[in-house]
Amino acid sequence: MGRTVRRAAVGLTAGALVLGFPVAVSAQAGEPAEATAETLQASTLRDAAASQGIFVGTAVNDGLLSNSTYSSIASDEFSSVTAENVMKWESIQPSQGNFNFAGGDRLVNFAQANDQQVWGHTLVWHSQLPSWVRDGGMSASQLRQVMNTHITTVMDHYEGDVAYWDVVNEAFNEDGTRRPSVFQTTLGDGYIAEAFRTADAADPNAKLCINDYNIEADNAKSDGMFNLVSSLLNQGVPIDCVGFQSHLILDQVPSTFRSNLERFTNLGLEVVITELDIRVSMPADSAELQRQSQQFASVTSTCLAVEGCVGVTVWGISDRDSWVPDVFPGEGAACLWDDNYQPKPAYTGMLTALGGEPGGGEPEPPTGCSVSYVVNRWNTGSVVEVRITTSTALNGWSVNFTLPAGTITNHWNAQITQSGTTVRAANAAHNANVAAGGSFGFGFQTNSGATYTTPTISLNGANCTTA
Ligand code: G2I
Repeated sequence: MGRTVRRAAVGLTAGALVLGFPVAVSAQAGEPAEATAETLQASTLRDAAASQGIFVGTAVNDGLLSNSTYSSIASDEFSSVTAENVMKWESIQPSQGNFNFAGGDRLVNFAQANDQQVWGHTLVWHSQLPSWVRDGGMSASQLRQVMNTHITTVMDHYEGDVAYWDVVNEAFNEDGTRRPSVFQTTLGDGYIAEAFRTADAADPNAKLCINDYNIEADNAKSDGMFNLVSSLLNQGVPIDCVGFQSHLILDQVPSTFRSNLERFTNLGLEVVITELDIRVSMPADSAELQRQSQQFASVTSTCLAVEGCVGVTVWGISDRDSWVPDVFPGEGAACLWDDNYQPKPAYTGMLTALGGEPGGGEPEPPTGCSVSYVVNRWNTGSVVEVRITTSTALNGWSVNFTLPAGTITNHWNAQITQSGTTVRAANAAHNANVAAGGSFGFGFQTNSGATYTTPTISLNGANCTTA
């Protein structure tokens, strides 16, 4: 098959997240001078997910792409986009031989403009199936040809543009038996293997998945899925992945989620959370939204914990765009953003589970100072010239260091006081103000010819580095 499991690294920005600050200006108030690098935390879902080696996706509603608030979130936060409806059969081949790729092409263009993966959804499904297929009364050979033509034509069109396809969607009843779709009843059990073989021939490089809901727990339906994919693999059918839709209900994240995913990855398949949302009885109160946050985080962590779980896709961006209220009256608030496109606690929960932090990607401006300390020494005296470059603007400064031997007998361009080996130099009236990136200097003479190595020097309480 040549189909291998690996973690996808999409939106390859992870490397950019560990930034080394300039060494010469590394010291910050209260921090040791040797703190020369900081690890920044990602502030978007996609950067955080990339740093974990997984993708994070959303279903995209074609009708909302023209809404700039919506499309900005879709592009800024996600590294993968799934066609919520426009690649379904009724959209793409509403009548026989009449293919309409306009909506799918819009999604592909959007994704390419934003360095995103496209997840194709879905080729063979009982729902959103046009009546010419669903009720057409076709013979097995006719339907087989229609199914294969649909798969081949659509996958050919998107070859190279769609990374993963849900080849078959929702093939099971809740008890793990086959759902009596027109494909099942007309073609029999073998339609799934046939669909995957046809898909593999159409685009050998796309990852081919089977996708379903209520298979997150170890239960009769996921047993049905497990037995099917085991049998497909045994027959050499080209299948790469199982999609766990994960349309969940608040407080009902299954405890067997991880072990269930692992029995599939143990077969060598990738697993993906493909349609995550967590619905709440309306109105949702703040305690419920907090629990929802923990549960988005928990599902995300479950994926991260499973080698072979390559991504998490949420089903829609905001609560107002979600399919949930239409189908489950009285329930909603299932997404990461609220009705006003404001991030909910669930957003922060998911971002944090991915190792990110809201606002965490903004680099602190580098602050600090570097020092040059030049000594001219003779038997009974020394002249020292100190020059300090500051990365931040100064409005008055105070410099502290130690002098191992001798007494300061003269000084210039600073007010200097000495107490034992401790020296403090403060700005003179003329050099109190220093621009960011600028430097200032002062000097002094001592009555000692001892060797002065460059001491640790602090500027306004923060240690400087040595230039
Ligand atoms: O039902 C939730 C999801 C379950 N898994 C498969 C997914 O494909 C499915 O997505 C939903 C979409 O989110 C809805 O947007 O699938 C529904 C159809 O089964 C989609 O709803 C349909 C409405 O029922 C239609 O009235 C509407 O014309 O969306 C259509 C296009 O906006």
